[in-house]
Amino acid sequence: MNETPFPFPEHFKFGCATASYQVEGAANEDGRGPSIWDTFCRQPGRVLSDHTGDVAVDQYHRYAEDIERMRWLGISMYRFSISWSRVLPTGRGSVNEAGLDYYDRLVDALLAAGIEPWATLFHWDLPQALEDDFGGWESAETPRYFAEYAGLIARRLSDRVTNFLTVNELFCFTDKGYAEGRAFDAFAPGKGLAAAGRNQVRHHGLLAHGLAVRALREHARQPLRIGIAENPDHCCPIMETPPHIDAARKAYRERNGRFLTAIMEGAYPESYLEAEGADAPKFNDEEMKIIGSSLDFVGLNMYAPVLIRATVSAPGYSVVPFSESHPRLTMPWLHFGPQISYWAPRFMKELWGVESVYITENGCAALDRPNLDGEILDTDRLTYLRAHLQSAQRAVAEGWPLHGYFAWSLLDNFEWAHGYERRFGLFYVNYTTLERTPKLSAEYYKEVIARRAVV
Ligand code: PNW
Repeated sequence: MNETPFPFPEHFKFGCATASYQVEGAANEDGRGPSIWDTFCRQPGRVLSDHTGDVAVDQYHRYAEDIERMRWLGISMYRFSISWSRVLPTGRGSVNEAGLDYYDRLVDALLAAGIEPWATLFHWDLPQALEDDFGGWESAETPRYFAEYAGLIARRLSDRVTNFLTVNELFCFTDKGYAEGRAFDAFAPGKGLAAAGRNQVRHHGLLAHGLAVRALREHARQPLRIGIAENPDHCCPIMETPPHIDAARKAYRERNGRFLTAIMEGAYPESYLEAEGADAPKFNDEEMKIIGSSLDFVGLNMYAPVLIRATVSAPGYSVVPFSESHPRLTMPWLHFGPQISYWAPRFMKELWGVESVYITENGCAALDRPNLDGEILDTDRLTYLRAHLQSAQRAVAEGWPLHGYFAWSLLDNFEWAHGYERRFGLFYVNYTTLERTPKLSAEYYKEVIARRAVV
């Protein structure tokens, strides 16, 4: 019997991902300015148990030992994010050299370990000063300051970092930050804008992405590979027959009109503008051109599916709601549907001719209780990861343009409005001692990487 029936080709790379506010800690050290998440965490009832990222998993001080863990896993890419307010405490103006020094140290240590740094410029920790002075993403000033920040990072790091991601998950920092009322579903800054305001916030998020692409290229010290980490609605066919596949492809384009489709086409699709009507965003042609700036790769965060079936009536598709006992991980939105890791790369190519796709996040929430021997036997996460890796392998085997996979996350960390309760790590973190322990899923991922196959 062939022991490795699902091999990955040599060009396919494996990594892990994290984000600054979720792992760094050191919130008040070395001149870091506050972000909207520092403020949000201090508003009682916003975050489960009023947890904060003040200490998080202290990667700011423990990055060297965490890089040892990356080496043990065998990953060749580490995706981290830069805290905007650590390098520009008020989001603009004077630079905090000590903050930049941290990212120098991190990048140098990764390179010394043979691990490619993949830097995300914005993973939701907006400098509080931009929120106070301009209303944050409500203002067109914020995308402009974001571009200045992107240029600064390119000048400082692009001699050593060649892979950059502009923003992480537009929906989460626009809709969930500025237009979501429900407790533990709302993200910072926790505003409740109506549709018109929300749509303008979305537009400013898109504009920030496009302006940053241009600023990174303009200030780069060598050719860069620039992309985004987006979480579109991952529409996939309820069954793999031609009518349902066609319906899912159409749904993928139209249901992502507010973000991904606008980026890929440099225009909002008619279906989006029509649906929003008088609340549609205000924009001009030049802005749409910027938003549509060409990318070197598309990064997709993979979690839950949107199940689509074909319909006779317009628009030709509908969403199949999840049945009550549809398998789900320990998060209200995290329904099981690993086939998206096949369909999303395929639709990227079929819809927009994309030649390079990375799964920039894929992971599983669980409570992860150590057993009496101190082991964390996370069969849920292992099963979830295996299923997604199988779909990814299928995509590669059929020739769809998928080039790499990042597990979310290297280690347990601050899970936003869910605080530290919900865990996503391959390494378990004891939040009293900050000790890290590999879970069974870490051993699993290590084997996948060593054998370059789904095991
Ligand atoms: C992503 N949803 O967030 C983020 O990029 C990570 O920072 C985060 O820790 C991880 O996934 C796990 O949550 C999401 O509501 C947050 O569908 C919410 C949703 C999806 C992704």
